[in-house]
Formats: sequence, structure tokens, C-alpha cells
Amino acid sequence: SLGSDSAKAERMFRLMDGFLKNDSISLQQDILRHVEYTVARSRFNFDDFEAYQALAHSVRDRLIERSHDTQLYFKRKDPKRVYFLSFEYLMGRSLSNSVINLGIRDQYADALSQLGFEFEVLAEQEGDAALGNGGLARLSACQMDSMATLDYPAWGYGLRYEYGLFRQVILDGFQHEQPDFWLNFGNPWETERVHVTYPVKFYGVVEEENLNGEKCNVWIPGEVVEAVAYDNPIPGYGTRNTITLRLWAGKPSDQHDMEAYNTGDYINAVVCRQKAENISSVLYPDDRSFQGKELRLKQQYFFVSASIQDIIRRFKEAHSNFDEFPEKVALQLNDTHPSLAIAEVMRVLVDKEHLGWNKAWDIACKIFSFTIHAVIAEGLEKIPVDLLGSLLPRHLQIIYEINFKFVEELKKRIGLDYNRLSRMSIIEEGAVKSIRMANLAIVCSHTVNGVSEVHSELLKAKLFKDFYELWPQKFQCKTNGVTQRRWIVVSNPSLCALISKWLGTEAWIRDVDLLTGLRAYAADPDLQQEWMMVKKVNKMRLAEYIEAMSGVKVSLDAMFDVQTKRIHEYKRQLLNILGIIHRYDCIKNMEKSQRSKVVPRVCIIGGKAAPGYEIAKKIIKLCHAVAEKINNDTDVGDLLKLVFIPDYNVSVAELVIPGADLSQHISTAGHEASGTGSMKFLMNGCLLLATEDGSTVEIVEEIGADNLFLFGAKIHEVPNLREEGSPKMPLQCARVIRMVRDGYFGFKDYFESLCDTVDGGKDFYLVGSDFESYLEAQAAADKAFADPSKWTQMSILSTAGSGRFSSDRTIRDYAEKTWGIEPCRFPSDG
Ligand code: KOT
Repeated sequence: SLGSDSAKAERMFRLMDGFLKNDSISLQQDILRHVEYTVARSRFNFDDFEAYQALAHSVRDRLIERSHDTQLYFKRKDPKRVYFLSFEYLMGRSLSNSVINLGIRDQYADALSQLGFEFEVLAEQEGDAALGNGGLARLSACQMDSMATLDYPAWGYGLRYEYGLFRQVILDGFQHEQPDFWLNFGNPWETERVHVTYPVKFYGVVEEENLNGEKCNVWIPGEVVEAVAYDNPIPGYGTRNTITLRLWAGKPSDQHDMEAYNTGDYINAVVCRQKAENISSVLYPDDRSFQGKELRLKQQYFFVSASIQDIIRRFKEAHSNFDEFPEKVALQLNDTHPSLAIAEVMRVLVDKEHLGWNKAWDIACKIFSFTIHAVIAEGLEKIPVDLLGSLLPRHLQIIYEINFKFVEELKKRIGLDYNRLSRMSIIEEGAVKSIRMANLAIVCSHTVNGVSEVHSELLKAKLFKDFYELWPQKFQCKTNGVTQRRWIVVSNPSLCALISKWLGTEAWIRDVDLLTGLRAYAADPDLQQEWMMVKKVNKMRLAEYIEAMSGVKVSLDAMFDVQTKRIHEYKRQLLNILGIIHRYDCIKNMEKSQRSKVVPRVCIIGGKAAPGYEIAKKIIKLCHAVAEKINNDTDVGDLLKLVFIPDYNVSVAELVIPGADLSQHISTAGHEASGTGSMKFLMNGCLLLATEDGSTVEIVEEIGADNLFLFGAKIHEVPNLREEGSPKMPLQCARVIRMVRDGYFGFKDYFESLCDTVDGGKDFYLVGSDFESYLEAQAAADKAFADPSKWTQMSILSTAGSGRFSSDRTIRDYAEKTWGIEPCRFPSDG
């Protein structure tokens, strides 16, 4: 009975002496207890890494308490929940973020110093959780932080890859990839839920059976793999709410193996078991080139099937009628990668729950929403029909059925316009017949979101024009945002303190719009002075890191000019490097007396190239070759340095971004769906040098064109410029390309194909045609930097205008307009 249950709970609570305490002595005791009993080291003898592990475990205990409270509360209130399905999450480190969100960072720092340790030093011991490629994956991580902070009843679902994104190692200037076996030393943040497992089925055949006089399809699978849940707590800031990121790992299934054992082939059976773990073993490192590999499809279904089983189980615990499903469940598809969920929901509702097709479809159409991050049709995922048919035969049938009904309906609406019908069909006919995952997602979702204003407009005007004309109300915009907790509070504590001091409150950490309050002081010499000091401190940290990584000493008086992001032709790191060569060439050819007028620069480039992306790898090599030349030229000295920061990841970003004066977001217009790096730099008072692409257009709206350096062709001009081709190649660009071709930086044969992309007749990414305008923007940046007060004012206005680019704003918008969910806050002060 309830009475005895609560009596039992009460007794337990007393035995445990209530909740964990956060005073300095309790924290010290907890850390030491974990040193002794969890890490199993003597409390008299442990190193920094062991201290970090014990510290992390003590934080984990506190997270678990809160996550239990949150889950229990959600269960009691039973609100509509959102389930965020993403194939990738770039969480980075958890320690600092957790203690800050828990509101006990200072207490921990104090406890540690009593024990003779420094919080910052231990925090450095933690490796990154890098279960994703780039922007899309870090966006998921930022959005989880916002969902927790804003008290939304949300769950994240994903895959627990054993190998995250490869580590980038540079040898002789060339990128090499090394495996990131990040679980080597255990992962204190996750909890394995051995009882939360689901069978996931593959292969086999579909047979028609007769069930109480009705025909139904039964899938007899050929392979079963068990999915086991690993829960990662996501604490909100200024709230007790702590939500869960549930990641699935593959485990051998006993169901499947019985047969093998019975046939007597014991050794082979054990070896086969091992194969199950392969499903979740490695993250695909190509962000966007689509390859149609079976393992990838297996990963997608594995993740989707386990998540849907979990969601339906939770629903059924409290409800018996699927009519209520759309009132209790919203499913968010983060790009097309999880969109097999649509077919899976249909399969479960029709084949397992025995709902009629129309009813099931009606439910599916009410629960799914879809966000797309791609810009061009070539980036869209297509799954060969043969592959899907062999791996998931029942799902192929279901997708055909969905498509048949959709096309029938479409014919009624638009008539027999066969071109349009074939463009909109979920099935693409052709040499390789395939499933267009984006079309499937659009057909079933009630909302299709782009990730910036221009991107959302492009979707309507180009990529999904046909669908927009059919269902204009489906198409919306949710401009991306990033979390100020990670990107200011965790990564830039001095700026955080400065902002709070001048605003007279820390409330902006939950209510980022308050940052606009800084505008009033942008010209105040006192704030400017303090602002410059903060930047100096962060540049110092970065300079130390650069020297440790590359041996290059850089001057703190120079402008730190940063471009860090995945290496892609469209992001135009090549334009940046050619610009640097031009700058170098100018300095070399200058009268010595003129050199004192040059604004000194430290150019910093970082990012990973997909392992098979040859041109991107050549860009990395070119960067190193040019750096080698410039950094060793005594003529140039501190006027120009170029450094490549290896293995750019979340924790490196936390160091680099606060230390940047200028950052470059220079994609060919129309190619960057949004861009989120720019928002992190903006928050940290870094000025942007950018093209009018993605979310930069909205950044301009917020801070004004005077406060950043814009250049280059606009989106609508790009097609014409492409037509014109390289006759428009400016002399300055031709000259620097010539230097590379002539072997000025060595490796002339190797760089040939890279140079061809610019002057080979196509210049698809308009490096040549944007070159002059790029140099002008760079000159304007130099000029502004020479006036520290002006520059600092622009910097303050950048931070002040960054509020719109918080993921809190994005998530609130999703919750209200797309998911229809409301906050569900555990009643306490956090
Ligand atoms: C992945 C697969 C297919 C097509 C595109 C992608 C993709 C896009 N992966 N990451 N992105 C980036 O997503 C970010 C978050 O929305 C954007 O800011 C950025 O512009 C995309 O390139």
C-alpha cells in the first residue's frame, strides 16, 4: 500500500541521512571515499587523474539524486514529453559543466584546495566525449543543456559509439587518423541500465499470416541483437531538473545464439556473439558524404528500434489507448539519420498493436517533426532499396505503402504531372533504386524546420519547393543557438564574472536577453579597460597552448585571427590560406620602413578533414607548408604567424574561442545552413569576418553591419558568378596561386589538384571571385584593430547582441511551436 511504501521511503531517506550535502567537509569526505572505494587507490597516495575520477564520481552521485527526482516527478505529472532523436552528440567534457549547472563549483574548488588539488587542473584530466562530427552534433549537445535548464520533459536518444570521432594527428603536415577509444579508463558519467534492454531484429523474411480471420504481416528475422541503455545525466542550470541522454550499445542476444550452440559449433558461436557489439562500435567520420553502407543502416535502425520500444513502453506504463499517444509524445528527428523511426512506428502500431493503417498513420503524422541541416540535394540521404529490403524487409514494404498512398493523394491534388510526381516520390527510380529519406520525413512530419532564416527560405524555394507548394504551413524556421552556460560560463569564467558585475546580476545565465544591457556601457572606458584585460588573459592562455602544441611563440599584441571548424571546400579555409600568403607576400615586398604600419596577426586554423576527403587533406597540408615558410622568416617576425591547431574538438574550442579577436565564417554564400561556431565567438566578444550566409545574416540584424566585417558574393549572385568562371580571377589571387604552383612552399605536384579547384576553370566555391572583397574586409579589420577603443566597443556590442543566438531561445520556440510541450519543473530551488 501507499502508506507502507512511503514509510519505507522515509526510512531509507533517514538511513541515507537525507540528500548528499554540499558543504566543504562533506565534499572532501565524498571525494576521499571515492578515491578509496571506487577508484580503489589509497587515500594517501593518488595522482591527478585518480583525483579527477573520484571527483567525477562524487559529482555523478549528485547528478543521480537529481535525475531520480526529476524522473519520478515527470512520472507523477505525466506531461507530454519530447524525445529528441539524434545520431550524434558532441558533449565534450562533463565535469565543469556539471558542477556549474549544479551550482556547486566554488564549493568543489574550495574542497579540493583543502585536499591540496586545484579544480582546473583536475578538470583538464577529462577526455572529450566526441560522439559526433561537427555542427549538427554540438547543436544536439547545446539543445540538451537548454531543454534541461528550461525544465522541459525531454529525453535525448543516441548511440553509444565505442570509438568517437577519430583523433587527428599531424605528421609532417599531413593529417593522420587515430582511433578514439574514449572508454579506455571507464566513463564516470554514464550508468549502464542492465535491465533496460530491447531486442533489435534484422534480415529474414516477411510472411503473411491469418490472425482471427484478418491477414497480417509477420516478420521472421534472421538476426537479433540486444540494445542496452546507458544513461547520461544532463543537469539544468538554476533548477533541480536533470534530464537523461540515453545512448544504446549493442550486446549479444541469447535468443539468437541458442541455435548456434545447439549445432555444436561452440567456438564460432562465441565469436558470432562478439559481432553484435560491432553495431555501435564506431562513428562514421564523414559529415555528409553519403555512402550507403550496410553497417551505417544497421546503426540507424538499431538506434531507432531501441528508442521507439523504450518510448512505447513508457507510454504504456501510464496509458492503454493509442489515441492519447500524440497528446503525450513528440518525436524530433535531427536530420534524416533517424527517420527510419517513421517506418518503425508504423510497424509497431500496425503489426504489433494491431491498429488499422489509417489510424496508425494519423498518429504518426501528429508526433513527428523534422529538422534538416543540409543545403544541397546531393547531401540528402538515400538508401538503396536492395539494401533496405535485405536488412529490413518489413520496413521496405511499409515505406512502399506509405509512398503508394502519398502518391495517390498527390495525384488528386496536382494531377498527372509525372515530373513533379517523380521528384516528390519517396522512391527514387534510376540506376540504383533508392529511398529518399528526406521525402519520407517530410511526408510524415507535421513540421519541417530549417536552421536559419536564409536556410529555411532556401528549403522552400529550392530543395523542397514541390513540398512547400503542397504544404506551405509545414515549413518553419528555427534559427540555431548555442548554450551560454558552456560557451561563456564554463569556457570564459573571467568574461562571465565581468558581465555579471556590469549587469549587476547573474540572471543572464538563464535569461540571455539581459545581455543587451551591456549596450549601455559599450563606450564606457572603465568597462572597455576591464574588457580588454579579460581578452588579454584569454589570449595568454591560448598563446601558451599554441607554444606547447606547435613550438611557435606568438605576440599577445597581435590580432588573433581564428578559423576553426571542419575542413570543407565550401567553408573556404583555402581562401583564408591564400589571403595569408598574400599578406606574407605584401610584407616581403614592402619597404622596411613601412613595416611598422602593419597590424601584426596570428592566424590560427584548426579542424578535421574526413578521412577520405583528399582535397580537404591537401588544405591541411598547405596550411602547414605555408606556416613553415612564414614562421621561420626573420623578415616577418611577429608581423605574421600561422599556426594549425591539431585535433580541434569541444575542449580545444573552449580554449580557442575566448582567446580570439577575430574569427572567420567565410563559406561560399548559400552553402552553410546556419553555422554555430560564429555564435560562440560572438558571445565571447570576438569580431566576425564573414560572408552573408546562414545565420550570419541574422547576426547582422542583431549587431548591425558596422560591427563586423562582411564581404563576398551574396546568395543570389552565386549562380551567375559560377557561370562567368575564372576569367574574373583577380591578379592578386592568380599571383598567390602561382606561388603555390611554382613550389614556393614545396610539394608543388601534391598541391596541383588543389590549385586546380580555383584556377582550373571552374572555381566552384568562388575563391577567386571573392578574393578582392575578402582582402578589403581584412584591411578593414586591420584598421579597426589599430584603434583599441573602437575595437573593444565593437567587441562589447558583439556579446551584447548575442542573446538571440542562445539555444534557450531555439528550444523555447521548438517547445511552443513545434512540440507542444510545457515546462515541468521539480519544485525546489535548484
Ligand atoms: C549532415 C548530413 C547531411 C547533410 C548535412 C549534414 C550536416 C550539416 N552536418 N552538420 N551540419 C551542420 O549543422 C549545423 C547545425 O544545424 C549547421 O549550423 C551547419 O551549417 C551545418 O553544416
